[in-house]
Amino acid sequence: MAPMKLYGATMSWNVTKCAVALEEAGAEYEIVPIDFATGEHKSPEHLARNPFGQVPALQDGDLYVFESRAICKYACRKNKPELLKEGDLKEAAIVDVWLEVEAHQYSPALTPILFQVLVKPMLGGTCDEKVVEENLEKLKTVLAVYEARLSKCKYLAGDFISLADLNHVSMTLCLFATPHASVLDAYPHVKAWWAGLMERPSVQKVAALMKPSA
Ligand code: GS8
Repeated sequence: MAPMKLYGATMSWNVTKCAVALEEAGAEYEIVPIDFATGEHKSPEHLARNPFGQVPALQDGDLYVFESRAICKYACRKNKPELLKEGDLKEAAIVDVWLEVEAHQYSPALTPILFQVLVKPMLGGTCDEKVVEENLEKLKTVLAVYEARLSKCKYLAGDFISLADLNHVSMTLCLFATPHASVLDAYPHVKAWWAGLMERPSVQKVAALMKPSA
């Protein structure tokens, strides 16, 4: 069967979030860059893949999936369902909890920081330090909860790796490209969790893809 196609540039953390899940699931896929500079993301071809004209989008044969977290779940269900613990009602529920925490706590605090520090200057704007400071405070509140959780178990959903952990990787890699990675220093269990994730071949491969020279 033809490899899946993941549409979007690897400078987008929503695209690389999917790449981590696809790598970890052992899926066959290729990345097809979409050129924002020429407005390719708003072209009829891309709107057919994602009607919001955004990246990422995934094509698997005649199936199109958009929304990064839905793509990640699809990759797991297709190639490595144990990353969702779907066979176990209770474990799957806890994986879901931490998937939601990533989407509704971690990501909303970190996204404005990454946008201000990494994206805005690329678009010719200047970083609003007030927005960064406000969201660093929000992020610290979230990290305190992670610290308590990770002092009880090795990974977020328990003593097993799951998609809930992996979905944090791409944005956290971006955090390390800002001057604010030291925010993690106050949370030793979070740092140890992150160091363990960084050792994974899937994470190393995607981290290399995210380097501007890649
Ligand atoms: C967000 C996608 C998104 O914001 C998801 O897939 O998780 N909830 C969606 N994509 C941005 C690139 S930043 O990663 C995008 O495509 N922006 C272009 C636009 O909105 O026009």
